Amino acid sequence: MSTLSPDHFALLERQGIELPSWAFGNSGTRFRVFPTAGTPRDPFEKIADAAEVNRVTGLAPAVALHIPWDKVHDFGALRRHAEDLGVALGTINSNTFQDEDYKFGALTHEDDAIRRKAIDHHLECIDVMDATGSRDLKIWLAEGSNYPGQNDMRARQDRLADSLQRIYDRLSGEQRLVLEYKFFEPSFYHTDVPDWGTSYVQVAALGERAMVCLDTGHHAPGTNIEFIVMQLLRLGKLGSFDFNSRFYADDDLIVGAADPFQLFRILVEVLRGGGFDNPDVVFMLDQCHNIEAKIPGQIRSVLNVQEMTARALLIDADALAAARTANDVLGAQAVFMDAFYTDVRPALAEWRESRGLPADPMAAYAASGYQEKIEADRVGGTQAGWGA
Ligand code: LRH
Ligand code: MN
Ligand code: MN
Repeated sequence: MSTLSPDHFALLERQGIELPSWAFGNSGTRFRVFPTAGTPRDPFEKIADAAEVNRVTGLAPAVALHIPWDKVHDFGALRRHAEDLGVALGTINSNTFQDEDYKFGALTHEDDAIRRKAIDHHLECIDVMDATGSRDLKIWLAEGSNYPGQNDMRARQDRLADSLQRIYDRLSGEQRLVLEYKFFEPSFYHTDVPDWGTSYVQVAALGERAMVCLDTGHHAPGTNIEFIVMQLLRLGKLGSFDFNSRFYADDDLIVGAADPFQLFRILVEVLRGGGFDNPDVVFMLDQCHNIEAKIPGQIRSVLNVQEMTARALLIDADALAAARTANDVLGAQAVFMDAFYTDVRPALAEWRESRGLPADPMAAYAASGYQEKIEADRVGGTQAGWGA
């Protein structure tokens, strides 16, 4: 059984996971949103909470924003606030799913005026990127139809290509566009970007700085997600991950909670395909903490990603290659599972301490007094929520 080596730790030290600002706001189901004490009232407070996750884990150096939820008067001030707290502003997420005009589509809409409005929203997001220093514009589209015959799917795909081209043309320098797919919801019959193939086809037509975003919760049950990871890395088109986990649909639960083995398998392919410690492949969380405490929820998730990365690093590559060459089915599987079953938590705790981080970040956060402080301070005002 192998143990983590200095080379493994050197790699783990370079791991950085972007946090979604919306994970710190209130979210819920379509039945009820439960408010939580201490919830941020504005983007500045969301960033302060995200910085806290980074402080106790050393794993979360950037925060993704959602526009217009995180719209502020002065993005330069927000950027300085983040930098003062030791984090950067990361991916800018657009939002075309909460406006009355977009009931029947945004970037795919038949009405040119509405489609223009949706394109303009993305151009505004790129202005925000210019101010925040963000590299990536992430687009997830809530577009599709509910009934066969309702729409001309082909025409919508053509309009989508045209809209994306106009947005892509506005990017400058190192800026990128990442297109996120999701197989259903809110549309139930067809979705305009339902799968990695459609996302790939659309971004491939745009150019080198357009990539696919893979949200781990956006696939049909039973999908071999690690195969998609392998294929996108092979094609050089995996731009980012939205990590979360799911039992049924787009559950947005804590990473690795539903299926730790799937997270392991995904990270094995990330390592195999050169997607780790690679600035072109952004690791991001996309979660909504409906019933659990939000900051500890994010701490748990980034730790789960770190832990599964460590386990994936433990695969004995030589033994696996030899077993594969010999078509030793059980031997190959045994090597793979040995790594998965290795408990790396004590080694990671010790290593954290050696770097001046708490051995147990969950406990360190609980003892820090931060939660009590925000619960006392953040009274009055409106709590931020998923969508506000
Ligand atoms: C869509 C999604 C997407 C959005 C986020 C708020 O299901 O995962 O990434 O930006 O929710
Ligand atoms: Mn997502
Ligand atoms: Mn989602």
